[in-house]
Amino acid sequence: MEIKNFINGHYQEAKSKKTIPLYEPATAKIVGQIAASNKSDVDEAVQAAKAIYPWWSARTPEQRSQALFKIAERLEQSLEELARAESKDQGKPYHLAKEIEIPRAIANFRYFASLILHTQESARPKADASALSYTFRKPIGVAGLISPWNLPLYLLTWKIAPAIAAGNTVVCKPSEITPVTAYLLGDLLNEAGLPHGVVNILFGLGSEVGQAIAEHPEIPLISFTGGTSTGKKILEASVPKIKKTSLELGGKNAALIFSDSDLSEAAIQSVRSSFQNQGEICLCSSRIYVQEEVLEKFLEKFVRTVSLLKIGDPEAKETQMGALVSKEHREKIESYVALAVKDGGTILCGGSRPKLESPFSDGYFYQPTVITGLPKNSRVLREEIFGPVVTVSSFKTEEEAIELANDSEYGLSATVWTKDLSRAHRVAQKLNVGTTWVNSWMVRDLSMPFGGLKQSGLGKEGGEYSLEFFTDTKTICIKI
Ligand code: TXE
Repeated sequence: MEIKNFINGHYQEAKSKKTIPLYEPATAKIVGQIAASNKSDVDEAVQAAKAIYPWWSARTPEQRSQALFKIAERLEQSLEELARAESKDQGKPYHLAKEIEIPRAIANFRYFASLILHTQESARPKADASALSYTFRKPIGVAGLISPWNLPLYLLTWKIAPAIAAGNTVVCKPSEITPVTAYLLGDLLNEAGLPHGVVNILFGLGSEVGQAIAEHPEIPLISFTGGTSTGKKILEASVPKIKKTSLELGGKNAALIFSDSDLSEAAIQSVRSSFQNQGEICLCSSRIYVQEEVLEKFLEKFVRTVSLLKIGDPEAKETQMGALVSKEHREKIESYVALAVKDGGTILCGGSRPKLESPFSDGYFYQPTVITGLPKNSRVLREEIFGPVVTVSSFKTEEEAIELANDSEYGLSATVWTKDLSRAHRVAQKLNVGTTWVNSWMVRDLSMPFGGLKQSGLGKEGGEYSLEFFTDTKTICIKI
């Protein structure tokens, strides 16, 4: 597979003609080459996005809505092909891509296609009736969209849809580790009739292409999803032009399991929240805290369910965990497990690579791992691992649970398991995180604000929050 840049509606190699290898995580085989673009490719993409911007930004919300509905329809017709490509490229189980992730990419376009038909502005007459002020929003220009490798099409379209719905044109930089569905998207956008240049998609190293986008003087806003350290680099690059920047970064999310919860449900749902997509979702639970009187009971159920998870061929329908995304990422995960043992932790299950038959014997697979008995200051409890590794610790009181959960430089999400309604509200309101799920996980309403606090991010995406980010709001005051 030759992954080429998609600029002005056409595929083309990087100007350097250079490429980087494309690996398949489940077999560790090289299955293609990726265009290794650089600043000169970014310049060409920006010119294409700028050229069509006057026309596209002058389309009415109705016209842009039509365009997005057509894109959603075209993606839906290719759902299985996109799901298979996503699973092969990222290592995740095919049914996860088919049932959750690609449908969500389609929903991203449908949601913003309808939202822009019903946006609200505000208008306020002065008390002395001498003037009327109203807000007026307009698109900003060429938006730079940079996305990660864990939910590739789902997170890239979560940015593309509101950006173009609001009337911007875009230059996208998907992760070089999982470029395939972004590559396939180009043709689908053409077939859906989207004018050339509205969406441009570049491939290559983040330090080359991503950095060039973050620094580009003609890209006034950046929406980034990825690691916290990279987010800081992007924020630094945005300073000279004071670019509008939205950062969705890492997490180290707590699950609080109270003795008055439905323990079996909490255990089963915590297996999903810990290990879905191999634990490679920034919203995954990674620190589980259980009220001490039910710790043993919880662990018995939790560990038994984790040990039964089926790992292997991402295409097989019984597979519940696929391969980690890369060799380097598995090595990172293994280094944290080794550190946990050094810090005195106990591994209750997992902790090594599963033995799989060919052609998966060389794939980047790793067993779901549960660790207890770590000291509070262990790096394993403080740093984002972003893989199938969770720690389980106990707490005595509600206050202690809240303190433990909030004792993190991250603040992305949390889950709270309790049948006590007052406790649910009380605890959720005290957790310093962007999203708290009570007796649930990953239930998403696309209109709600999504984003992290502290080192988990800057700004919110979702519904009006996305449109607010992708437009400039002006106030106009008219003498009556
Ligand atoms: O991140 P990276 P990854 C986080 C998750 C984990 C990380 C995994 O917690 O920490 O993202 O994704 C490009 N200038 N989230 O490893 O390396 C890079 O090419 C500009 C949180 O991919 O940060 C890729 O396209 N761009 C999130 C993108 O940045 C650069 C959900 C992300 O790469 C760059 C998903 C640079 N200097 C993952 N260096 C959430 N909160 O929702 C790299 N890139």
